[in-house]
Amino acid sequence: NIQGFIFDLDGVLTDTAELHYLAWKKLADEEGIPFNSQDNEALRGVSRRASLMLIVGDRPYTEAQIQEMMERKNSYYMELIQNMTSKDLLPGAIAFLDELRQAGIKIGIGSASKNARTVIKRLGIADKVDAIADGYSVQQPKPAPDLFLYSAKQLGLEPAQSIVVEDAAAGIEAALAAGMWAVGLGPVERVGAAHVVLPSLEGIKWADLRAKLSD
Ligand code: B16
Ligand code: MG
Repeated sequence: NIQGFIFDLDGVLTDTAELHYLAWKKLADEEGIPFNSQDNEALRGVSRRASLMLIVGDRPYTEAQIQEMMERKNSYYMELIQNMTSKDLLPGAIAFLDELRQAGIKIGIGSASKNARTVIKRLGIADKVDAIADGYSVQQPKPAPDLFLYSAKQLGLEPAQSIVVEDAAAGIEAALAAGMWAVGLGPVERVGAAHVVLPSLEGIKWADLRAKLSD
């Protein structure tokens, strides 16, 4: 009996993967580290620090240098998200959020990003969500269940009453570890562990999705 939806942000409601990529790419170029858009796929849904670690590999950076690089990448990313508008919502996102609200279903955001609040504001959907769990909410990043458990608590729901919509393997893993329902958006190779896999939110109706979950 599902009473609430927890949406991942990047890759589900908007496609910031490209902006994260541009920011990481600029940093990697400055550091002389090879990095391309294919490498960027491995960073989907991964926290800022873990992403940087994947990029630098075994290069011997100090903790101070790592901190500085995380801040530098974030300043590039923050510049890029300033230009976002509601046009940057992915197809079907608004229609589905509105349908859920009308059905009386609670809506939370569960994003690993420390910039989630800014992005939500820029997208113009702040008044459509009941609660936001972001990169400041918990210590353990996805695939740990902590962020989604925090989000369900914000909504006043039990895990079994909650459904997570995610585009990243680490996010599906986190949702299942939390004991929640999971909807994966994207290729089966990435999100195949979810209860239901869909190409995107485009054309999705709550009644159809509910029917798929009870199959
Ligand atoms: P920040 P999500 C994730 O957001 C992104 O997918 C990932 O690429 C990013 O590194 C992470 O947030 C941290 O973001 O550097 O802005 O704190 O998919 O969980 O909404
Ligand atoms: Mg994501």
